[in-house]
Order: sequence, then C-alpha cells, then structure tokens
Amino acid sequence: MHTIDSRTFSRAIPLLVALSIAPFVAGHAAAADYTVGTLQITQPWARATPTGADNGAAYMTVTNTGKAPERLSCVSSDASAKCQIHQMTMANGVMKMREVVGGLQIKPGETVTFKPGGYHMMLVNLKAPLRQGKTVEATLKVDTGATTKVEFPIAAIGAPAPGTDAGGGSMNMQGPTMKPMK
Ligand SMILES: [Cu+2]
Repeated sequence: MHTIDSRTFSRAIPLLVALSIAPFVAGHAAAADYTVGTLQITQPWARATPTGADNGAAYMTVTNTGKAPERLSCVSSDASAKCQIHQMTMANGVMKMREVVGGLQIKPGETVTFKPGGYHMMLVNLKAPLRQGKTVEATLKVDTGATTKVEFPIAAIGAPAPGTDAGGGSMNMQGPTMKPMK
C-alpha cells in the first residue's frame, strides 16, 4: 500500500497564526477561534436556507475575556445585504425576533451562546441561498472599531446545533419564514 499523504492540517499552531491564515482556508469546515477586542468567538455555524428564503441565521459562542463590558455588532456579510444581531423574545405565546440595536453588550467574564431560539445573527436579504457544507462570512465589530471576519460553516436546514442534520423537532422556533420585526 501507498503511504498516506500528509494532507492533515496541524491543529497545534498558535492562535495568532491560526487567525492570520484563517481567511485562506476557505471550505475548511472545522470551527475556528476568533478574537475581536476582548471577545473570543468560538464554534461559528449557520443554517442552510431553502431556495427563495429572504433571511438566514448564523450562530456562535462569544466570551468576554476582558475587564470591561464589550459590545458586539455585525458589520456585513458576503451573503446578504445586511447583517444584524437579533434577539428572540416570547410575547403572548409567540416567538418574535427583533434587532439588538447598537450591538450586544457582553459583560466581563460573560459567555453568550447564539443559538436557534435565542440570539442569532440575521443575514437579511440573502443574495443566494445558504447551502449546507459551504461557509458564509461575516465581519464583526466591537466599539473600539476592531473587526474580525468570521467564517461560519453551514449546517442543514433547520439543524438544531452545528454539525447536525435537519432537526424537525418542536424546538425549531426559527423557521425560514420568520421575518424581522419592525
Ligand atoms: Cu432574526
């Protein structure tokens, strides 16, 4: 037998190196870590959308490692006309979502997990459907003006968590037909 080609990407590279090369490993589906200001972003993922959907959603885990509150906003995405941070709220038994205007404040030491049914990044007015197995990029910003470009691997339509197939479970609050609240 032929020996195995060494196509394996070293996972042991220091974080700073990982950050600097992250834009060049497009298509690499593993979750990457990102830093912007005092915020650390892990496990970015997005949900595939059906053809014709107006909006898509992306998720991640954000931890403020600093000593002061930090505010996160989404500047833009390559996949949509606009990118916003949305919050889901229950009003009269109905789940609604609205934009977190001015960005999401994260306290020192706090970890916020964006997930279906909770905080999410809304890719408003998609240019094309989000396809499972591809990635979508978004640029995130903190109040100091520092930005980072995050790559979100796309999971199945309706996936309840990264790397899972379509859920179809009762907790699938955020269907593709939901529209942002005005
Ligand atoms: Cu939304």
